[in-house]
Amino acid sequence: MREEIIKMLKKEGTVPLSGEAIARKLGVSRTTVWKIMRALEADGYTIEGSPRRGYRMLQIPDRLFPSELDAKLSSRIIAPDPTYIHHHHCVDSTNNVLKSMADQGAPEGTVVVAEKQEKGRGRLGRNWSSPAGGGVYLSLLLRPPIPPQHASPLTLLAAVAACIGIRAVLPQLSPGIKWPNDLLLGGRKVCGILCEIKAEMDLVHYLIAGIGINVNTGLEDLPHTLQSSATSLKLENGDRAVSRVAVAAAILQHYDELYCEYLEAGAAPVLARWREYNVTLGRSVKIQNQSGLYAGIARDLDSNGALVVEGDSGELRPFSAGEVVFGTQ
Ligand code: BT5
Repeated sequence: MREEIIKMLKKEGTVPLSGEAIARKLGVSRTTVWKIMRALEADGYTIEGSPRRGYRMLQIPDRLFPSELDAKLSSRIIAPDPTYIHHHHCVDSTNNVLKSMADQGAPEGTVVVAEKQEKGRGRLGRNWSSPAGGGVYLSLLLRPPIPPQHASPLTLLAAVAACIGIRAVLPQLSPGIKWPNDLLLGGRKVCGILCEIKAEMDLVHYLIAGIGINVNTGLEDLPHTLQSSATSLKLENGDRAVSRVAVAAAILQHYDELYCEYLEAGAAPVLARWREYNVTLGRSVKIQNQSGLYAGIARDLDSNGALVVEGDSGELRPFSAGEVVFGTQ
């Protein structure tokens, strides 16, 4: 009902819509309409209400509400309608929330978004700093019909979708992908991705892609330890605020398109786009993984998304997991 009222008010624009007309159309009482208007105001919508003329929507908040995201989406699998989008003001981690929904049978394409995370997670038990207001924290659920050994390109797909989505909203910025799926602007991290999988030997039950982006985050909102390595879209945009809704919707839309392409054509197009937007290949790197540190030149991705590194004596070695440190760092 809330979504319908938002749509009706947006459609009328500056023309007031009477409480009675809304109540009649939705088959509810005027008191119910009034209560929903109050709830919308509490969520940051500015609604002018006058007993004689009715209601007008004057301002829409830049919050990741299903109705706002849905208005910008024309997706087929990821959030094909607003009921797939679950908005929270504060969660521990959107990946955790979505994981329990997935375990209870949530459909492919379910999305969880939050304004703030109290225990945002990075890879390998690390943290993702997730202050309120400035960032986008979202997780989406896929149920790809593949064995877990083939899931790597889908994690790279998340980085490609985020990269293209950000470029679509802010064409003047050129984020680049650091293997496997960090997004950097001017060498600083603006977006991190955590993909988690539940699978048995032969089949992925589900994959959750969690994406965190510093959109309007100020450096002062982040811990001191990150202030020299992190940035935000706003900072890179000449300190001009960026619509979080536009960024989140563009990423979901591009994710949808890339995932549909992946289901039809396999991993090759994803890997090709990853190569197009990466800032890793051709560089001198050190790869840190469980078996130690390996130095060389990052040469390519193999067909399964592993990073192929050329060692000092020319041997090529694929890495399917690990941390990249650039030679100059
Ligand atoms: C990541 O891990 O970069 C994955 C981050 C994924 C976050 C999203 S938000 C929605 C969803 N729900 C979750 O709980 N998580 C996902 P990793 O590559 O391990 O990088 C973590 C490192 O990035 C930290 O150790 C810090 O050094 C740095 N970092 C933490 N918060 C940051 C931020 N806001 N901006 C830039 N760098 C940050």
